[in-house]
Amino acid sequence: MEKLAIRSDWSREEVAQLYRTPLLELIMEAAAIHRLYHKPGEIQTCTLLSIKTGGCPEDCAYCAQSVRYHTGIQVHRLMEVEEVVSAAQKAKEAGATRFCMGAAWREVRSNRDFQKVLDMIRAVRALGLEVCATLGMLTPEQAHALRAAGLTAYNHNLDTSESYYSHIITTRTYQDRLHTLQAAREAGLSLCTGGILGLGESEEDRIDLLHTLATLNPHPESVPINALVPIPGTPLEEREPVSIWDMVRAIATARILMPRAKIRLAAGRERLSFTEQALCFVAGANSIFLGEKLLTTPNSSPSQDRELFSLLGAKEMPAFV
Ligand code: SAM
Ligand code: DTB
Ligand code: SF4
Repeated sequence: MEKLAIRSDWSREEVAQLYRTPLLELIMEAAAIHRLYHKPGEIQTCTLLSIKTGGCPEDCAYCAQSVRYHTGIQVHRLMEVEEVVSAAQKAKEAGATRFCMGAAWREVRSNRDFQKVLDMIRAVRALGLEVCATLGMLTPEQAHALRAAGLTAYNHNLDTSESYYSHIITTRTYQDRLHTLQAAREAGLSLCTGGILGLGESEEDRIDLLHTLATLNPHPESVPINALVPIPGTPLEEREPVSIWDMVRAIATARILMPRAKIRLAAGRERLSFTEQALCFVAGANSIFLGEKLLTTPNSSPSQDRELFSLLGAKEMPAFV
C-alpha cells in the first residue's frame, strides 16, 4: 500500500460509504493506513486537569459542569498556577507527554483569569510537555496570546452533527464552534476537535460529524472520540452506552479519512476491557487520556494502563511528534 495524498475534499457520500464498509474490512484498511503514517505500537498519553470546575452557564446536555443541572459535583474556582504546575510535573513523571487543561467556561471573560492561564501554559511548557487547553470560545486575539505563551493545541469539540447539535446544546451554535476553531487555527495552534458517541444521535449524524472533521483543511492534529459518560442529573443520564462496535467503526473511519491525525480513545475508556481497547488501537486509535481522572469523572487507572501497555508492548509517543 502506498501513501495517497491527504484529502480534505471528501464528499458526504464517500464518507457514508466508508462508514458503512463491512466492519472487518474497514478495520483492516484503517490498520494498513495507520502503519503508513504512524509508528505502530506508539500511543500518545495526555493527562487532563480541570483547572476551573463547574458553574458553567452553557447547557450541554451531557455535561456534569453545567449550572443548569443538579449533578452534585464540587464547584472549584480557577486553580493557582503552582497547583497546576505540580499536577503537570506528576503527570510527566507518570509518563504523560501532553497536558490538557480544561475550564468550565462558555468563553474566557476575565482578563485576570486569562493572564493566569497564560502563566500556567508558560510553566507547563517549560517542563517539556505539550500543552493543550480547552477554555470555551476564543477571540482571535486570545488565540494569538495562547500561541505566544507556548500553547501547542486547542481542544474545542464539535461533539455531533450540525443538525443534531441543537438537541444537545441550545446556548451556542455549530457556527460559533467553527469560528473558534478557525481563530485557533489562524493563530497557529494545532486543533484538537472531535465528538461524543452515544448522545442519541443517528448513524447519519455520525457520518455528518466525520465528514465535517475530515473536510477541515488541514485536518485536525488530534481527534478525540468520546463515548458518553452518563452523568446523573443531566438530561442524558439514562442514555444506553454506545456499543464497542460503533466506537471501532467511528475510529476506523476517522483513521482512513484523516491519516495523519492522532485519534484519541477518550472518555468512556474506563468501561472497555483490554481486548476492546486493543481493538480500538488496531482500528487506528493512537492516543489516550492517562491519569486517575478525566475532568470530573474517573478514568482507567494508571496501573491498569501500565499493564495494558506492557501487555501490548505499546510505547508512549514522544512529545512534539
Ligand atoms: N467548556 C469547554 C468546552 O465546552 O469547550 C471545555 C470543557 S468541555 C467539558 C470539553 C469536552 O468534554 C466537551 O466538548 C465534550 O466533548 C467532552 N465531554 C464533556 N462531558 C462529557 C461526558 N459526560 N461524556 C463524554 N464527553 C464529555
Ligand atoms: C475530550 O474530547 N474529552 C475530554 C477532553 N477532551 C477535555 C473531556 C472528557 C470529559 C468526560 C466527563 C468528565 O470527566 O466530566
Ligand atoms: Fe460548559 Fe463545556 Fe460543560 Fe458545555 S461542555 S457545560 S461549555 S464545561
